[in-house]
Amino acid sequence: MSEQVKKPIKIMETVLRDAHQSLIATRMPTEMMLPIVDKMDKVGYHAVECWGGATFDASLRFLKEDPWDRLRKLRDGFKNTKLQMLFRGQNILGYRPYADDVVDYFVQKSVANGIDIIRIFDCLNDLRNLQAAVDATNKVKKQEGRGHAQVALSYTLGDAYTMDYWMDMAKKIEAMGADSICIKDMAGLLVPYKAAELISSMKSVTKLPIQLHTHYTSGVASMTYLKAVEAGVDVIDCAISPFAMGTSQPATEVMVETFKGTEYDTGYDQNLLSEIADYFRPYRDECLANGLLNPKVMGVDIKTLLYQVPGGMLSNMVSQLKEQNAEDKYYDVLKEIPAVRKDLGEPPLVTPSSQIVGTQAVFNVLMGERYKMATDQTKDVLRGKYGQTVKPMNQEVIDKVIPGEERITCRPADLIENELDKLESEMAEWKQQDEDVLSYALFPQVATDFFKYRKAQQEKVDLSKADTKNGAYPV
Ligand SMILES: [Mn+2]
Repeated sequence: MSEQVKKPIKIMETVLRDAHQSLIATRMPTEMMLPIVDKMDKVGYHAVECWGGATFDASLRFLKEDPWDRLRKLRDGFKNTKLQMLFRGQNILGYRPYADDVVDYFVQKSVANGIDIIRIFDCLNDLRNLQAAVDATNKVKKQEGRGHAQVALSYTLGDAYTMDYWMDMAKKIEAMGADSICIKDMAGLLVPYKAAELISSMKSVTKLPIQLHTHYTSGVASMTYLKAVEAGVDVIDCAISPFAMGTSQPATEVMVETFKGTEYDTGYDQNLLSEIADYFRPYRDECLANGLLNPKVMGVDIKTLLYQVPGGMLSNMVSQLKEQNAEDKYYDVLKEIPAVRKDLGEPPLVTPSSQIVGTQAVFNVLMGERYKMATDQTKDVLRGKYGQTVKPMNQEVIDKVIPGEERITCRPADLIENELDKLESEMAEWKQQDEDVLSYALFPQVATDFFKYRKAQQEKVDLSKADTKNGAYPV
């Protein structure tokens, strides 16, 4: 009998980012996170994901918290565990492409405030949109000795997305200087046996570690992880059980138990995980009671697999049709979505391409003529402003929607001039820390509102400073 070679599977815990983003609209406040950090830090996770576009936005907009402050507090607490964030390539954590100087500065400040691993993705899988962030991470790594650039491929199905495509992408990611690869399956489209094939194929062409990220939406996620682990995947993304399943990730404890006693044994302490779950369970109950957690998102949404359309995109479409009193057109639009996607070069359907394709499909059906009206975003995709698609776009559609216009073929950010100085001057009156300019760059209105709120709070606190009688001091 040959001795078993141990290859412990690593787990990234998502409860502080994707899990609550997927289940409770990213509303978990920092004060809910901090008391459990000590215990989480003892598990031995590969990393804890704690930051990203939606967490940043929701912190400022709804929770009235400084996301940078959250990051620093988590960094203080997590003494042994790497912290990970999600980064939208040239769009950073926002919704438009930024100049390279902003991308560079954001990466620098993220690492300086506590991030170790930056997961960078692009909705078209146009690697040119990821290069600036990868370079910035590598630069910080050289300077600080900390920082890891992970390039994430948005997983999707379609004619263009063959095994050769994924293998070719893996080689290119290695060549561009990334430290690892993630397969980011936003909608839960990756089924178990396909996952095994995908991981083995990619592993055959790259030495980079591969991490798999999926959602339970379509009901196959834990089986997909099992097959991916057997095929040699290095890291899987899981959520502690009270915030697992449904539109979130498979449960951490379940995956740990699955691999116990095998060559993939994580070695994590189930009692410790159980204490962490005990901590989050009452909060889950609270979220169910106040409606923040809708039991609807906890089930299996098989439409995701049938139509290969992310769940969030379908619900957007339904509400757009309702507004127009055209719910009877549901199946027409459902048929139109893949057609529009083909016209636009068959991109993955992930923010923002999912919204662009979905809205255009609704227009095409309701107007009774395809592309009689095109949204500005559709025009920009056709102009090449989002980058290059895997397949060529439909020339007839280009001629109809943007007749005679010149199209961009270079990296879109090459056309954006450095803008950090301009942003600094716009928000100078609010600046209390270097990072404020970055909050402002991403969400100008929301950040300004937050700065006003922060100032008002500070003035209130300053008043209490004088209140020595009641012993109230700012802390
Ligand atoms: Mn996700």
